[in-house]
Amino acid sequence: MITRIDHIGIACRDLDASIEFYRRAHGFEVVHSEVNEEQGVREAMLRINGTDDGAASYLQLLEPIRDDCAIAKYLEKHGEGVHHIAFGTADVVAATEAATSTGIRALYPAPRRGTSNSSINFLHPKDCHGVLTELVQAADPADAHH
Ligand code: MC0
Repeated sequence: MITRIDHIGIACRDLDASIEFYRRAHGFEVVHSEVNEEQGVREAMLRINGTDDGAASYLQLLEPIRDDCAIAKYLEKHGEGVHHIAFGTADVVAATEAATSTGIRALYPAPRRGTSNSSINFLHPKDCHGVLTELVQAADPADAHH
């Protein structure tokens, strides 16, 4: 079952410039940042609000660290902007199976590592009316810093 919007992923050319933009425009602050080598990104999580499942919703700013990763490819084709939406769940395997049982393609046969050791999978944008959809199971759902 999906219980929150976990985050909205935004492709950025310059992570620090985007962080500064959101700080000045809306007062959002970075609560977590990391490099995810497998995904090829440097990223920052900006917490927006708590959610009634005990977790939270974030903006996730993503800058590519190499030319062949998904974010670099997206920036080249589309420029900066919203890259994906991520739904939070207590069970990413069950949420993925619920989607694939309706004919939607999952991108990974098994969950991979996301931000803060979360478990993630993606649903193909061509099967989701143009929206790259991520499913996220937090390592610790009560962890407000994701
Ligand atoms: C590509 N397409 C998209 C899209 N990316 N549509 C909507 N939103 C996106 N983000 C469309 C293209 O426009 C194209 O449509 C078609 O999908 C094929 O795209 P492509 O440019 O040829 O790219 P592919 O097929 O090589 O790769 C697309 C795919 C890839 C979604 C499979 O980006 C992928 O594997 N994504 C999952 C991993 C990921 O996104 N990682 C970065 C975030 P047309 O009509 O032109 O054919 S990492 C993350 O988020 C982690 C750290 C976390 O949250 O914790």
